[in-house]
Amino acid sequence: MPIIGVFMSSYDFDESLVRLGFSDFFRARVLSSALFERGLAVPARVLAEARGRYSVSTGDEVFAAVLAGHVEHAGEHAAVGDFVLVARPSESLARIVQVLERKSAFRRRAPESVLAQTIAANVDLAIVVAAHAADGADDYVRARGLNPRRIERYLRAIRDAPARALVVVNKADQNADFEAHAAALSRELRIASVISTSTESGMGLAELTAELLPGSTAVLVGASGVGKSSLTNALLGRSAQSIGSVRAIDTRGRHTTTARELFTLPNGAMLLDTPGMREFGLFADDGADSSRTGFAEIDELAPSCRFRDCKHQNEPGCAVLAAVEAGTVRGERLNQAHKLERELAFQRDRHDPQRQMAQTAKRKAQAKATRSLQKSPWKR
Ligand SMILES: Nc1nc2c(ncn2[C@@H]2O[C@H](COP(=O)(O)OP(=O)(O)OP(=O)(O)O)[C@@H](O)[C@H]2O)c(=O)[nH]1
Ligand SMILES: [Mg+2]
Ligand SMILES: [Zn+2]
Repeated sequence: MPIIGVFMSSYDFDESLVRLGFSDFFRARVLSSALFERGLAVPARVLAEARGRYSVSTGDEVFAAVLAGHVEHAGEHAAVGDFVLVARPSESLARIVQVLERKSAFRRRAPESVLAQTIAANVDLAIVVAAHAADGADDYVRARGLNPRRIERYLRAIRDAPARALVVVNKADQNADFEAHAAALSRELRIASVISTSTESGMGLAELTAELLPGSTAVLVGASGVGKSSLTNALLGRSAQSIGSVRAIDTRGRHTTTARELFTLPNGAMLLDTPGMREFGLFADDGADSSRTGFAEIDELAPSCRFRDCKHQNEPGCAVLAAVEAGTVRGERLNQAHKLERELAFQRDRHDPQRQMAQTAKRKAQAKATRSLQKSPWKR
């Protein structure tokens, strides 16, 4: 805890706060704060957030905090990684009285929503995690794990942050050709640093650790199920984050990680694991052709469909359905494409209150109709 300095300009912040990533950038901002000068607040870093409740650390103390009323009313929000000024905790609950200007912010671009969500604040390095497909896996799995287009969208958001970017392709243990795949990805993305890892064999973990510098902050981003939490645990050397089973994610579209917490690794680097963001690049936010399914033979035929936005479900003049009929495209592949599309639609709806309300209304009307159908034979 700082004691009100007589010579503020030569004020020395706790070494423990510096270890949390507190740099000259924040130092200058704290020193110019009247609240700090008057001894009413101390600097701290937000380590975790869940439903408006924060966990903040001053370096030698961690406590629960909420946003002060005036901060909330100003429409401000604190994200994990933010440096803040907190009013000394009365009992156990502290109040965040000021969110310090950010050095960088990794944000999810969600143009269908008015708010761009800040995933992590003050990150130095953002690691896009993808996964090598298991030997013999079909395109459906490949599209989920290792999709250059999707990785590109993450890279764009990282550039905007701004932060240094690194691509990690995990699960190298399950693909004999992982080196060739990683090299191809590196060429396609024109990014030098692509590291293949495996949390099963430990491969690439030392190389990855070398990228995580003491006092710096890194965030893991990427699709659900690629192994971000597994990597977090491996780097931490303990089971801090729970791991999901791929099957549960595939069938129910659930994410394993829901909490966001900034961990300090044994080497002094800080690491934030985030929930998979399958919806990340799925908004039609950059003129991307949303009608593409990622299934090569289907996308090749789509331009021949009568309607430009053909969903290949029951539209007249659908070239894909014709091909399935003719046996040149496997029906199973079309089913998989539809399944993926439904999943994406689910993700989109989840983040759009208006669509959500419409969905709820539709469900209610359907339930009512079903009930009256069930009742009518007996009640009349
Ligand atoms: N074969 C193999 N499987 C792995 C590896 N790393 C993780 N897995 C498995 O992949 C599945 C998903 O791992 P998680 O770490 O939960 O994935 P995640 O990216 O954190 O997923 P979300 O939290 O949903 O975003 C689990 O079944 C892990 O056991 C790996 O290197 N090789
Ligand atoms: Mg996870
Ligand atoms: Zn069609």
